[in-house]
Amino acid sequence: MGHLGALLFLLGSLGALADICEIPEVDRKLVERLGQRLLPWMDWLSLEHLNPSIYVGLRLSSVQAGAREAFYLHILKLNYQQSLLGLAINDDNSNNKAKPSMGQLALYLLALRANCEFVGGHKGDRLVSQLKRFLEDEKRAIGPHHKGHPHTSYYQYGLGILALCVHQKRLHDSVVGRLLYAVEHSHHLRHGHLSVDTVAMAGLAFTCLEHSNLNPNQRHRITVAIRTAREKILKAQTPEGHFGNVYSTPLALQLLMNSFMPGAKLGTACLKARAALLASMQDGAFKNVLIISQLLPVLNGKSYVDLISPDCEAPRVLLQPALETVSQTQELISVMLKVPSVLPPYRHPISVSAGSSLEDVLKKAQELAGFTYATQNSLSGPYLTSVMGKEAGAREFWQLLRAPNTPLLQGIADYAPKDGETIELRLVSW
Ligand code: B12
Repeated sequence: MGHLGALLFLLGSLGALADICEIPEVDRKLVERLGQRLLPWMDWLSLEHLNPSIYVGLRLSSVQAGAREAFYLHILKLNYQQSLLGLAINDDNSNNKAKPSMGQLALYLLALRANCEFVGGHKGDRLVSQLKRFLEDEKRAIGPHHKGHPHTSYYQYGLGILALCVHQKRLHDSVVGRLLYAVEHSHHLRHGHLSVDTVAMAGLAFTCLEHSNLNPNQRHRITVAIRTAREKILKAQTPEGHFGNVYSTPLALQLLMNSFMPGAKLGTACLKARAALLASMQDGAFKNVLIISQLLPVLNGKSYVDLISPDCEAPRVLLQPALETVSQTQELISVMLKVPSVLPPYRHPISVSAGSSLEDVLKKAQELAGFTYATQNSLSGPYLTSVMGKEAGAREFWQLLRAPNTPLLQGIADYAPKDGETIELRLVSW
């Protein structure tokens, strides 16, 4: 071990002892490889494909995409402003495109802050008002007695509060109060099980509010809720070290990082999580751009809360596009595709080449007739909205499972089924 290695090891051990969550630096090459995966996505410049999370992730990371970054932000601004403010547009189809959701608007505001801009001027004020209105609507949907649900999710509710907070925009105590209640009574944050991502996002929003002192009357409740969120996340650590699962660990670490919780064995838990993350990175588990954009800040010791006062001058390594190595295989595999929740139930073996994604399996099944599906694009990739003509309703979704009963941790574009596997698509409530 070199001097630096020894120093990092010592810091790591001290972190473990001191109950501080520290994430010692990881191999630069690994970080660069992750960053490179974002580059091709920066060439997709239509509103449907633009992803402000990519921009935020890069700006908080130790890597950069050079001139492409500034251009991407420019296109983000044009598209989001046109779409959200209904500005004059040349493209006749633009009116038909879905408007960015509350969460997407929030991520756009985070992207502006990541470039050290404060939202302002006439247009900026209108965007802030829109986000505030979205949150007010969601607050009403939850209701004063917390019996209802947000139209979107508590995750997006937290994201909305965080975005306004980093721009130093004040929200009414009652808006923040709905999220505080949800963390205090965490059954509201479950999607079948505790959603670590949602608790982490809420915790990040509260941490920003605590630092900025924007809701002084709720200061004590906010401080307690941050601690509750951290404790829930620590409790959700798996034997391998992930918080929740591998893909919720980045946001979980954004919340835990640099925090201090005496007596909670936080230092040890974070070092274990870092080791689990490294193993997953080496296994190639991080394919999804959205998740990569949430992980890159962590590998640079940063979180979304740093957007309160971002360091826009920090040196970052310029990413070089990776050389594509497309390995085509002739080997065929067979995947059993099953949809029991339709009449008559569907069950068919589908033959695809090894390494194909679940989306390839669905496409093939559709070509063979007897199977239909539809997707909607999202920041995480194609989201399965309808199967055999049956569309998921409000608070329902098409769950992806590996038989007999294991929910997949990846979406249809990223998950690659193995030979002989049975994949079930199940319409469930959440
Ligand atoms: C809320 C949520 C859900 C809700 C979404 C409904 C709703 N009205 O919000 C429900 C519970 C239905 C859901 C379902 C699934 N989810 Co989900 N979800 C989230 C969560 C917590 C927040 C998403 C969000 O609002 N983002 C912010 C907004 C602004 O972005 P957006 O793109 O506009 O949001 C939409 C998409 O994210 C989409 N969506 C939600 N989950 C997923 C997953 C995939 C793979 C895709 C393509 C889209 C998608 O729903 C959002 C609302 O429309 C994220 C956590 C995270 N770290 O991102 C996990 C997360 C994205 N989900 C995940 C997974 C695995 C799934 C499922 C595939 C689980 C399964 N086995 O079926 C399914 C999707 C199946 C399908 N039909 O394609 C993983 C993805 C990991 C990865 N490798 O990419 C995450 C990161 C959670 C985790 N830690 O495991 N999810």
